[in-house]
Amino acid sequence: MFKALGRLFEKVKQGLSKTRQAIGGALARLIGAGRKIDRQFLDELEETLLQADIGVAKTEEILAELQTRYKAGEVAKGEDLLAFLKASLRAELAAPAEELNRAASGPTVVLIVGVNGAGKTTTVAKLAKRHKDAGTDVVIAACDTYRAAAIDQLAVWAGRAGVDMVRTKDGGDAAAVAFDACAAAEARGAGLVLVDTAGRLHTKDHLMRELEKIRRVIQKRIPAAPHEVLLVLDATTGQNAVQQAKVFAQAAGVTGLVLTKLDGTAKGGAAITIRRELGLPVKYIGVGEGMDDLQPFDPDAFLAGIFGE
Ligand SMILES: Nc1nc2c(ncn2[C@@H]2O[C@H](COP(=O)(O)OP(=O)(O)O)[C@@H](O)[C@H]2O)c(=O)[nH]1
Ligand SMILES: [Mg+2]
Repeated sequence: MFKALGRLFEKVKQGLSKTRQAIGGALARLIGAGRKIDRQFLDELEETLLQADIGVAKTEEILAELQTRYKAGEVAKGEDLLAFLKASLRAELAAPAEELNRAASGPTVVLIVGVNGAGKTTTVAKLAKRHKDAGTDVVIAACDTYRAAAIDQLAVWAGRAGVDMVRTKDGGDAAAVAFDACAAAEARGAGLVLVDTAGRLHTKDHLMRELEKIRRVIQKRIPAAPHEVLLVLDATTGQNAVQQAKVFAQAAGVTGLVLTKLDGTAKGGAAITIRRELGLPVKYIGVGEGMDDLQPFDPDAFLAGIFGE
């Protein structure tokens, strides 16, 4: 079974400490001062929300709603504000029904995409460990054939997690590796194939075409695959991550997001913006460099992490 919920909350809380310090600290100062909700108060609230990368649209919605409620006498003091904010953000963050969309039968194939340095390879390793620990037989396809060092690194992680990895020589055909991994998984009845891919900028046509080829070739073996295409986004890039998500969502058929490096940023609110603007669920968050530092996205744990409960 997956790790207990209490531990999950603790990890998420640690990982979101910078966002919490930024938004929680500023909110505490605003609210604790017993101020009334006037123009200046709203300006400071706006600044706080934008700094945590809640996004312009959501921030404006919150401010407008707050003014309406204030006039209606529903929000008068700081405590009301906090409850209102939490409810408003919670409404944006419906949790995915299940961690991964599973194949009806045979192996589930998950394609991991994103720009260089976002955390794809690390995420593949963490996912492999997580699902292996939960009792699933996992096969990794090392399809970033551009970086031999990265393949070696992934091989070490795969070994540690106790899962098999299919690879080719440096510069080999990525699609062929994906095909072989699917074939291997089918042959031995494995439950999950994780496909690591090269970092591709959406401007680089050939890389996007390679991704399409991987998809086509996988489908020759498993017609319903890939069952998930997870876009890995570096949360520290804030609004730039939102931009990347928009391009990839169109070009690569993304079905969900992994938001990495939340531990290194006060921009945890990007999760809310992306969810709102693209309608794509955040499936996992990365909260550190260790193998256990990947958590399924839990809206309640996430908000508790931001608001410090
Ligand atoms: N602090 C932190 N670092 C991370 C996280 N995920 C990945 N990294 C680091 O980001 C760097 C790039 O990761 P990598 O998986 O190689 O990115 P890729 O190019 O997309 O495959 C590495 O140094 C990772 O350790 C995370 O959740 N938190
Ligand atoms: Mg990589």
